[in-house]
Amino acid sequence: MLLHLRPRWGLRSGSCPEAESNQFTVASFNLERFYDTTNDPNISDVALTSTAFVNRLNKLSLSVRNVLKCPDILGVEEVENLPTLQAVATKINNDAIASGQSNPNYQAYLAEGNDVGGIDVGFLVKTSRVVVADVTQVGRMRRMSIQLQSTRRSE
Ligand SMILES: [Ca+2]
Ligand SMILES: [Ca+2]
Repeated sequence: MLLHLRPRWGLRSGSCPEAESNQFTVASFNLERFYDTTNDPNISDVALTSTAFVNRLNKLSLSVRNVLKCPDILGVEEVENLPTLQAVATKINNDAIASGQSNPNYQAYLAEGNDVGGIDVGFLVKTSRVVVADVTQVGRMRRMSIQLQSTRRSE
């Protein structure tokens, strides 16, 4: 499914508008290979240092809370695994409380995919506004066949 949404308002100062109480907000965020601190031998991952991991959590928390304004559902790409995404959820929730913002109570959802680097897609869901009935991964083992045609003429 592909949603192409255009905001009714212009974006100001590079951040999303605050949602009204009768509005539902959805966003997507590519986390750009957000790995954990463990080198997993079965995948081609990168083990971040603890400092790098904490720095990435801090920056992501600031972005989600202050730029995206804690959307009701946040689709994420390129996160290594569920524990990493749970760490993201916990960090955002705790930072919101510490900053006097309302706690989004984000819950993390992620199903392992097939990427050789171990990165996956997942969701952060604001449990105070959204009830998750089920999470299902579709097409994980499905193979895609592409036939390429050469546009070069033989000489
Ligand atoms: Ca890892
Ligand atoms: Ca993974």
